[in-house]
Amino acid sequence: MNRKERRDLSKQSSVITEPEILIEEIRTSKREKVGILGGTYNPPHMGHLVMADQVKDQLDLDKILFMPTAQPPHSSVEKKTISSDIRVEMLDLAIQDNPDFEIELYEVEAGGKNYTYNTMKALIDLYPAVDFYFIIGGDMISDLPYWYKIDELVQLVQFVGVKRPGYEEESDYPIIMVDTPTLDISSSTIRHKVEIDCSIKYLVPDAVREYIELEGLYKNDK
Ligand code: DND
Repeated sequence: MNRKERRDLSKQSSVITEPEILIEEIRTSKREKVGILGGTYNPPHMGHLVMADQVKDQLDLDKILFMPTAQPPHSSVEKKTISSDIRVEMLDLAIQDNPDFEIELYEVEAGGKNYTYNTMKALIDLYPAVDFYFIIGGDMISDLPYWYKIDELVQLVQFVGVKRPGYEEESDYPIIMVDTPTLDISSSTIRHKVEIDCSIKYLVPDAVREYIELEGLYKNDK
């Protein structure tokens, strides 16, 4: 081996090739558990708030989204409802003191008739890291077979049922039943009471009652 060859060899041996290190990143992000309480909210009342709070607590959800409809899917001409702006304003007042309650405006902004299947498909696309729990009252449980694409919808969300006086809670669909105190309050009873000048104190949050009185809602066809 001559001097040049020795130099070349020593050069080669001094080149250190770094081993290729493959670092695999493992993400362990926690999925959020969000309850959705869809409704017309004409007006929102204590029954809605109690069921939302009980479900959130008992199923250990991260938060509850109250989702007002633009136009309920199975509404008829007889079931008149007031503008979504007013219903959203009342909802805002109803949940203002609870940081775990928020409003989801997806359906109101989409407008028209909202089918829950379409809405939930869109929300799952928007929030892929969220597991949704769709909360319904006893009256809605027996109505589920008539919902649009219900067999597909039960694959998208976990339904959560809450007892409501006067309704059966039997269903062939997978529903988690949550035991909550039952309150025999409905939006239609409240509208009727306002119309006949009967008190709605303790049936709706005070701020909602004051708003109804101030705006003269549910009186003289308003
Ligand atoms: P409502 O108009 O009945 O809501 O609508 C409930 C939800 O079901 C909305 O998101 C609709 O879009 C959806 N839906 C209905 C029918 C068909 C389809 C979808 C479809 O896609 O085909 P309300 O404002 O009257 O009430 C809101 C929720 O609160 C309801 O689940 C109701 O059962 C429940 N609730 C009570 N539960 C227990 N005790 C009480 C209650 N008062 C209301 N006192």
